[in-house]
Amino acid sequence: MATLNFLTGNSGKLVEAQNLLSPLGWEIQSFHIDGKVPEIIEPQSDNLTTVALAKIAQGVELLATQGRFEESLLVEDSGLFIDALPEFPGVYSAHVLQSIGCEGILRLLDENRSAHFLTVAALWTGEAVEVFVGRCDGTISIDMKGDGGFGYDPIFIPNECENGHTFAEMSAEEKSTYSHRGRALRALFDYLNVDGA
Ligand code: ITT
Repeated sequence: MATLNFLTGNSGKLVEAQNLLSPLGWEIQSFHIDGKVPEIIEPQSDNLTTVALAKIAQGVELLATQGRFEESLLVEDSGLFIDALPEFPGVYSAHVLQSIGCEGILRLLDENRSAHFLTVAALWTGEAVEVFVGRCDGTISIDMKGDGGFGYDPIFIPNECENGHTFAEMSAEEKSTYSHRGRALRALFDYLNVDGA
């Protein structure tokens, strides 16, 4: 089984990547230095790609300091974008979740509840950086529902899910079928398979 290092401080992201890619023959290993996930500085930017590229640049530097420059490394930046709240929480999704939480988002919304999630994944192949994007359109629920997943999952209903469940009411497998992360990681898997990286 091939190994891919994933640099993330978010265990929910790690588990989703493992669930999706392990059955396809890729072992997703959390990238650690001295037994812990190294700190990465996220730039102030209103663009997920800019943030993902800044994360991978720092990650590759860390690989180099470990003498592991030729190993592959994955980072990703994700955000929830709500039509009624332009650019919000967007690139500030982590901060907004910590400050007002899902309940705070629900309080801000009225009739227009359309939203989408985006993931920009950046992969260091050992030679170059490749970028993969995934998008999931949906709506923000009226109430929080479900206890699976993480982050905004209890308030996000993907349009493609016909029974109107939030991500938090789904198995990890079902969430990946529809999700921004699932799409970005399937594109990454296709690239790895074709390229043999
Ligand atoms: P990294 O270490 O990988 O940067 P992070 O938690 O800081 O992890 P992001 O900045 O990419 O991740 O994500 C912003 C927030 O958006 C994150 O804290 C989650 O709470 C939320 N989020 C991201 N993906 C999500 C998903 O699939 N479902 C629900 N919430 C999600």
